[in-house]
Amino acid sequence: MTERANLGVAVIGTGKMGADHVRRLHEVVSGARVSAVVDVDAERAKTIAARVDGCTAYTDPASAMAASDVDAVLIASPGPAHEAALLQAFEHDLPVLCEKPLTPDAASALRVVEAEQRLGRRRAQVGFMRRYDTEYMKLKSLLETGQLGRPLMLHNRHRNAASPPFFTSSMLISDSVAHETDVTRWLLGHEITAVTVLRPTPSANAPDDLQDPQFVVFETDGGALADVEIFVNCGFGYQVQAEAVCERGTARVGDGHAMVTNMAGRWGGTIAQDFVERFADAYDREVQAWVDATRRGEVTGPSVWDGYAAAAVCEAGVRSLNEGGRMTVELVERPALYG
Ligand code: NAD
Ligand code: ISE
Repeated sequence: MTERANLGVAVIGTGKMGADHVRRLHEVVSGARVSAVVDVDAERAKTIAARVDGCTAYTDPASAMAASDVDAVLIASPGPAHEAALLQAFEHDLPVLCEKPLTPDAASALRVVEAEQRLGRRRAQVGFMRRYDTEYMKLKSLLETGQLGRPLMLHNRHRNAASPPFFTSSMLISDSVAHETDVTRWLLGHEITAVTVLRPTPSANAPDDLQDPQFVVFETDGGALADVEIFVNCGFGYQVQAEAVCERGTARVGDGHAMVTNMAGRWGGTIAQDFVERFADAYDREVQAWVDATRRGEVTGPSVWDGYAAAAVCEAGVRSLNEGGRMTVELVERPALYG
């Protein structure tokens, strides 16, 4: 298959992640240029567009997708806006990298799966960037060798220094635990069949009415259990850890001990303060892989099916959070397109 020339990318949503992806495409990634940015906030779109020569600012995704210099779309608007942007991109037959979550609920995610099936080939990759993090990749490779034996349990910790003002208790599941949903399915190669969300007394440092932290238990069709501590106002920094417990040993990632200092009778190191810092390399690798695959005319990485499965698990999790108790996860039959 012949490679396309430099890929003209429209970045939709220029907030924290979108602006970082614009910088990444402009300064880090090869084979692509940012030809358009879109934001419902016109001033924001203009400010971000001004950072890149030849980049046009739009307030409407459809107009950007119709532009002759746009070959592909990176969606970084909030989750509820993803479905409309994905369906528009499919109508224009444009390849897409869509930030997680694919959509905020299972019904809308299934509509995206069905729309991609009507195209008859994969067109979109979902931004589950932990699959591109070196530590998670090492853990995945180790589990695949079988040296540790069958995975029995996966312990996950996901801590943010502080949550943004718009964060709700449900978003701890649908926006944050969405990552562990994907990580659990990907690392173990199992589907998640049931979810239970437990509610410890909220931290006094969490905003009023926010159920933070939460403790989540996944059951899988391979007989494993995974737990997730999600704590989005832990105060001290950004920490993401995973430990696989297998029949013959354990393996853990995310301790963040890149450099340990010794001074004045104490040892220690620093803790990343947010995802942009902790996962910088993973985002770079993810976006470069998407650009490279797109230029080859291929789609690789987490699929729309993975996005749908995550949305279904999170929806069951939100039900468990609100109603209490264990909720089963119902998935439609996996279409052949997603092997
Ligand atoms: P944000 O609120 O900082 O930015 C969102 C931007 O989108 C804002 O500028 C807003 O004006 C704009 N917007 C809203 N509706 C729009 C629409 N219909 N069309 C175009 N623009 C629109 O949010 P964020 O933190 O940058 O998150 C954006 C996306 O990235 C979300 O899906 C989020 O879950 C995801 N995200 C992923 C990671 C990760 O680790 N992979 C980290 C943070 C956020
Ligand atoms: C955010 O949207 C992300 O995706 C981050 O990776 C996660 O740590 C955070 O909790 C989410 O809100």
